[in-house]
Amino acid sequence: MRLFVALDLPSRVRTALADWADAAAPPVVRRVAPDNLHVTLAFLGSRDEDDALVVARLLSARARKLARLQTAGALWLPPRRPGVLTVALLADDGLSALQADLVAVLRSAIGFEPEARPFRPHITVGRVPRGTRIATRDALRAPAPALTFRAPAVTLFRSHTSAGGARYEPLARAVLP
Ligand code: 2AM
Repeated sequence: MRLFVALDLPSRVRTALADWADAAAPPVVRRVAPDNLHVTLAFLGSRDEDDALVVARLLSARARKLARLQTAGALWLPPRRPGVLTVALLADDGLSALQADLVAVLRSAIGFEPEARPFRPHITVGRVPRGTRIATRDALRAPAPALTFRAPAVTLFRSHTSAGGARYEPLARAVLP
């Protein structure tokens, strides 16, 4: 099972970001469906069912109150040869602490190996097809919307990928206080 833990977004935020991507991104960029928009906190990769159960059980104890989060503009990643179009989130100590806490707990619970690079919170809104090069300067037709919101929950997702795109199945959800 391909698993990841992500911060959920309010539906008005998902709609606004999907609408912006539709209007602003080059047509070649494949849009992420509004229902699939999230902030990845930990990508667990391929895991067995036992690991999924362990993570599902530990999630609710990790929930903590976050301040309002804010979007911080469009961000192509990686910047020099983009594979995805994202909208960045403004750095937030509470969100970084939540992510670091999750990583620490996942490490001891299921031997999760976190990425070495620092956590850079973002929402992926589009994917660049393999072999396509985007000239990012001038590529966007409108600036990303400035949005402020409260994240409702943290969710363990199972990712089902197919030729038609990805489907994310929520396995466990911890509502944030
Ligand atoms: P992204 O938001 O940075 O694109 C589900 O596939 C989520 O897990 C994606 O949204 C993606 O985060 C993240 N993800 C997928 N494959 C990954 C990988 N190999 N390494 C790190 N994160 C990955």
